[in-house]
Amino acid sequence: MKTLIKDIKPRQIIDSRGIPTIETDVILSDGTIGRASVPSGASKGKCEALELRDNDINNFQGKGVSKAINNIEKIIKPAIIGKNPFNQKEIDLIMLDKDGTSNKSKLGANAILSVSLANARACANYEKEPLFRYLGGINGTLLPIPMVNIINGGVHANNKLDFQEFMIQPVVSCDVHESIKMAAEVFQELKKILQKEGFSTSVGDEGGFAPEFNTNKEALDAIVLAIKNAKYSTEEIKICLDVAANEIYQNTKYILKGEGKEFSTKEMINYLHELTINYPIISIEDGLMEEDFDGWRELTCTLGKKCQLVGDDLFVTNYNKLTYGIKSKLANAVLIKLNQAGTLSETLDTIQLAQNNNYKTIISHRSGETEDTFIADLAVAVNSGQIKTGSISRAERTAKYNRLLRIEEEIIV
Ligand code: 2PG
Ligand code: MG
Repeated sequence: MKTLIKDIKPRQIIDSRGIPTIETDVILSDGTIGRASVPSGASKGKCEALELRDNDINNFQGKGVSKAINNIEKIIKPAIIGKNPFNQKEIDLIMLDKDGTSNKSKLGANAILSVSLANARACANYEKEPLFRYLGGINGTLLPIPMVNIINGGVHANNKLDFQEFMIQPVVSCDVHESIKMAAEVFQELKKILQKEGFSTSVGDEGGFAPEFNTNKEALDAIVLAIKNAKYSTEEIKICLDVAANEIYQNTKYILKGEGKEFSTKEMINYLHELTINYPIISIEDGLMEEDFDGWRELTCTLGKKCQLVGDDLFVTNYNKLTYGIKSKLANAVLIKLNQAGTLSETLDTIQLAQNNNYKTIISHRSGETEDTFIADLAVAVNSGQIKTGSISRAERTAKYNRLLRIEEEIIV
């Protein structure tokens, strides 16, 4: 064996919301170090792998992660020291076995994932290869088209917007630098529009603006104008939405407070359909609640041919949930979040399943992020085609775009 896992060093760090999270170093016998940290969501799917928190209200309002860190030190570390780090599946399986639950609630998905990712990075560092190449081999070369968040609402901002994310996607260029340029120019034009209209230009959790708009229409109109003011057409730059419908669903109704509307599933589908007719919308994520399966089937039937329908809370990057979705014809794309799955190998299995069944894959950040750029490399390695990693602001978001720019340099010679 070329090298072995010699040591594991976890620590508590702070995420972009000032909430504790875990960073772990995996140290190999030759001294190579791999480091990774884990993000955290605000609008979570019910069936996500569990993020273990201390729940001690005297410490970070209960959000500390010392229990999860203790699990790494006392349970994971002794089980994987001396193992071959290049056998990622084995490392992940050992942790799953030690956890023994279906949602990683014993050790914590945050504990497990930090080790899983740090292990992969240690291997890449040992091989002196960039992470995307270690993960994807010579085949992982497709640069992802970004979905860039420019207006935040829902639980990511304290404005009245019902939808969580309004994003733009430059669709004419396959170059990362060109896509980023186009998105950044629209972002700046949007800022000018907001300033002119007297709205705040402060940003929400994912770096998009969080103006006091009341209706989705106001947000969409401002975006269309910003695209035009930046001298692009809506053929070149499209709009993507994350409705995050779990958050607006109550007692069989979709409650859009900003719009002053309460919709049945059927009415909600009609509303989304109308939006796609009136605006250049090409992708809608979590348009319906995660358990509204009949609704999802109907939504997919109605809109699936013209629009990307992304399951985030619907699938939670879970192999079995996606298998059910494929069989039942729910959505046509899956959002991929490493911490919903909890290990690198399970995430890769879900991506593979999606790709084998012609479901689009979008590698995604979380609303609480760190400076770790793992997802940029992952997106290229698996040829995901798309990445969702927030706005053209806030360093934890731009870190991923900047990493993609560096990868682009390595791929295009
Ligand atoms: C989402 C994500 C990321 P959160 O819903 O897609 O944008 O948000 O991390 O809060 O779940
Ligand atoms: Mg989402």
